[in-house]
Amino acid sequence: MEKTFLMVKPDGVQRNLIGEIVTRFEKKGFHLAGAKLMQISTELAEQHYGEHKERPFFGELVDFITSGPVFAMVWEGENVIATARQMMGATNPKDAQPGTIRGDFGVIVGKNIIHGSDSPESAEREIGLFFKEEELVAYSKDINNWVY
Ligand code: DAT
Ligand code: MG
Repeated sequence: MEKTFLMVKPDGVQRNLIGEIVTRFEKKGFHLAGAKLMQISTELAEQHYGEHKERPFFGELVDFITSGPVFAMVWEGENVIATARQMMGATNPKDAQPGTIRGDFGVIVGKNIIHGSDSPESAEREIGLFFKEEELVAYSKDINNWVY
């Protein structure tokens, strides 16, 4: 089954949105494969956001993502990468539709609540950066028979 990497950013953790965000993906029918509260190091932040290192906001982005704990997660499901991106909404909360996480809870692009992998390649890379293999749990839930 397809997997994606999702992360409640420091603003989402400080604003007590972990439960709300986990609930949305649970209710949708996706399957939680791993999760942890963690403090990101500068080194990990620079690796994670490596594709943006030439962008003018890179320094701010690294400072922000390391400014407090994040809640890192791996979710599984059919088409979960693209669907999670839809559920997150546009990168800039001002453009994100109501009903999406960024549309409902965010105001500015620099504090947009949640990260989600944007492709199978980035999902694999990001899961590998944040989780050891033994931190992911394979298990079944009867409810999946009612989702699929
Ligand atoms: P996304 O998080 O939707 O995948 P991205 O990969 O283009 O968006 O950018 C990563 C993060 O960088 C984004 O969540 C918020 C920040 N960011 C993006 N564009 C920005 C900008 N123009 N100014 C400040 N921060 C920005
Ligand atoms: Mg991105």
